[in-house]
Amino acid sequence: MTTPRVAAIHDMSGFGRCSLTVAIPVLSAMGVQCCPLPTAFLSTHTGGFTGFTFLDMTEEMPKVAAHWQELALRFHAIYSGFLASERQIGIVSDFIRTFRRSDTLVVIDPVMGDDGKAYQTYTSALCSGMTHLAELADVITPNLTEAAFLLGRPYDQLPQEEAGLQELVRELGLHGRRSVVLTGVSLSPGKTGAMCFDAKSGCTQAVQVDFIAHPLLGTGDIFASILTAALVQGETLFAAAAQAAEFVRACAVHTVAQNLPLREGVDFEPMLGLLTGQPSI
Ligand code: PXL
Repeated sequence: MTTPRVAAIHDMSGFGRCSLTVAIPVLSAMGVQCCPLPTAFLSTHTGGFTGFTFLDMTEEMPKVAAHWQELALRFHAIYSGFLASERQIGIVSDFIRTFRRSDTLVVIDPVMGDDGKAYQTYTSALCSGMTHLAELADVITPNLTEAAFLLGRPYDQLPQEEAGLQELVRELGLHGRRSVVLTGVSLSPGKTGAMCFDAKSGCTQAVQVDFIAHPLLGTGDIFASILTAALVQGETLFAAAAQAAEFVRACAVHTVAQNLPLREGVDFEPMLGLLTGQPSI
């Protein structure tokens, strides 16, 4: 089987373990070629650091896409996350329209915020643009904050019990047009995970693992990267979500045990062996 190839449209934050510094190793460990299309280069991520540098890559992105088109590159998946400007909404939409084929999976992590608040660099126009962009997705992976933004609902009024969350993911799934893996969902004390809606089967399913600690930065990016890689490797949505939740749990245990600064992200590097279950050539 040829190695699946994914176009990964995220920022590159030099320190703090999120976005491309997570997506590249995770996809590689899972036997998937990662082709980064950076949206910005930052010295650190924006959660828990001040004074970070921010190089907006908006101008560069269409040039990269044009060169990839000239090369007739094909992608098994297009996977996007943190965007740096409102113009990038149109650029990423164009990228999807150009490179999407009948068998291309489009995974959009609608990165916008956490704990009910937008990230520092996210304007309300960028958030509403993200909602439009996410309409192009086959799969979205919002956390609860992003789900509230996508639906235009107050964060503190989202349902917490299973039946309400099942209804919520169906609604986020635009009644069957896209699959949803809603992260940060806790169905009982001491547990966390995801509520999934699979557009193919029309079914919902919860994935729950032991809750370790909050806030652990970058776990959403690890989760979505594993999900994307597992899906292009042919896993079902529910199996992919279960693998992602289990890996994040294992990394969280390892990180918390060392009492590491939470803003540095989870110490996932020693755990990557857990993802390399593929037989080698
Ligand atoms: O993990 C989400 C994320 C991605 N990229 C940047 C961020 C964050 C969250 O804070 O700041 C730059």
